[in-house]
Amino acid sequence: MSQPLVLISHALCPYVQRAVIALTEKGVTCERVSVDLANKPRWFEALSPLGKTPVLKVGSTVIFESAVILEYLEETEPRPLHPVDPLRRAEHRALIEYGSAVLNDIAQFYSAPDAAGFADKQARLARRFDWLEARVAATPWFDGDSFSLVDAVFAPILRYFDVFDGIDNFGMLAAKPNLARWRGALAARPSVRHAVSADYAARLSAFLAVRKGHLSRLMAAKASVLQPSPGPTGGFAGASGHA
Ligand SMILES: N[C@@H](CCC(=O)N[C@@H](CS)C(=O)NCC(=O)O)C(=O)O
Repeated sequence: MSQPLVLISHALCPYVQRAVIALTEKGVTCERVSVDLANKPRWFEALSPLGKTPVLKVGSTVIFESAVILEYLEETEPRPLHPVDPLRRAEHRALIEYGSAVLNDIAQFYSAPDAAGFADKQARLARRFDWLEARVAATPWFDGDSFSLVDAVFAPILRYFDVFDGIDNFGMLAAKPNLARWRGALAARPSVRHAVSADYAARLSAFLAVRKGHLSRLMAAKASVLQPSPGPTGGFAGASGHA
C-alpha cells in the first residue's frame, strides 16, 4: 500500500503550485498543510532543512526542493508528465530550471527598492520571456498535446502577471503571441485554476503592496485599481522567499 502524502504549503508559493498541479494532473490525493513563512512554526523549522515550502512528506520521509518532488511524483505516480524520449526529457528538466531562474527574477522585480533597479529587473524579465517566446511554438501546451511538468512550472509564473497587469502595463510579455496563447490555455486548465485559493490575487496584491519597494509605490499611486480589503497575506518570507 502506498504511503500517505502531505504537502507543506504556502498560499502564494509558486513552487508549491508546481507540485499541486502535478498531483492534480496525476489524480493523486494529498493532504495540504499551510505554514506562515513570515512566522515559521517550530515544527516546520525542524522538518524543513532549508526552511522553505514546498515539503512533501511521504510517510515519515521528508522530500524538499520542488523539482525533486516533481521527479519523485513522476517516478511513483501514474499519468507521466515528462516526455518518454530522454533528450526531450532532459530539455524539459532544463526548462524547469529556467522556470526557477525566472521566479528569482520575479522576486527581484517586485522587491526592487528603486526605479533604476526596477527597470533593470523588468528588462531582465523581458529578455527571459523573449527566449521563452521563441521556444514555445507548440499548442496548446509547451510540447503540443500533452500537458507536461514544464506547463506546471510556467503556469504559476504567468499567473503573477494577472496581478502585475492590474498595476500597470510593464511590457514584459508584450508582442509575444506564443506566450499569450500559452498563458490563456494554462489559466483555463482546471489543475492550474484550483492550485490556488479564490482569494489568491487579493492576497498577492496585499503581499506586493507592503514590499516597500518601487512596485509598492506604483501600487499606492494606482490604489484605485486595486481590490479593496484583500485581507491577511498569510505571511510570506520576503525577497529571498522565492530563491
Ligand atoms: N528551490 C526551492 C525554492 C522554494 C522557495 O523559495 N520557497 C519559498 C516560498 S515560495 C520559501 O519557502 N521561502 C521561505 C524562506 O526562504 O525563508 C524549491 O524549488 O522548492
